[in-house]
Amino acid sequence: ACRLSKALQLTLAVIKPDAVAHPLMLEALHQIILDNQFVIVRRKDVVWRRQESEKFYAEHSGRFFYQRLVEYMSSGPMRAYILAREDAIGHWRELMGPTKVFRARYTSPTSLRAQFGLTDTRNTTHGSDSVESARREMTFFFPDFRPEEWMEREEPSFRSGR
Ligand code: RTP
Ligand code: MG
Repeated sequence: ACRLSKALQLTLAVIKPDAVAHPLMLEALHQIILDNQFVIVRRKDVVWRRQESEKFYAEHSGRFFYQRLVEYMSSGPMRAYILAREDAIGHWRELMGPTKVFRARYTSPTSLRAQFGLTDTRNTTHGSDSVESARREMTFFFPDFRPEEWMEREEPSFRSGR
């Protein structure tokens, strides 16, 4: 009965260009995903053009860091994942730690951003922050992916303990 209260969720996780550029960092992050009971549903290496970067981060378009964020996210290969697990959105964000690397180092020293982040912008990873943004972001990276169809197929076996 306890199992029924734990909802299976999907999230979009991205290993950003600074971490993909460093093979050991990339491998460590991939292993951390596996060690934390995430199921890798989809995985893709991508390089964004500036236009895709601008579109993905349109909500930040007025912010002082927008230009450098857009440039950074289109500066080299990234790795995107669709991840599934119980409370995937919250769990991945907790693993990432706070946005700002220097805050992360004080408040969550074992978080990904604390361990691997370079600056407040070059902060290693991205994770969707809600069910709605997860849906939008999964479709942005994986246009053919149908979250509802996947859930309908996979949730029953998750509930029964696989
Ligand atoms: P994300 O969206 O990437 O998961 O991160 P978040 O919610 O924790 O942070 P958000 O405020 O949405 O910012 C999006 C990304 O913009 C870059 N950023 N740079 N002060 C800065 O230089 C600054 N602030 C934000 C980061 O790459 C952040 O993840
Ligand atoms: Mg955000």
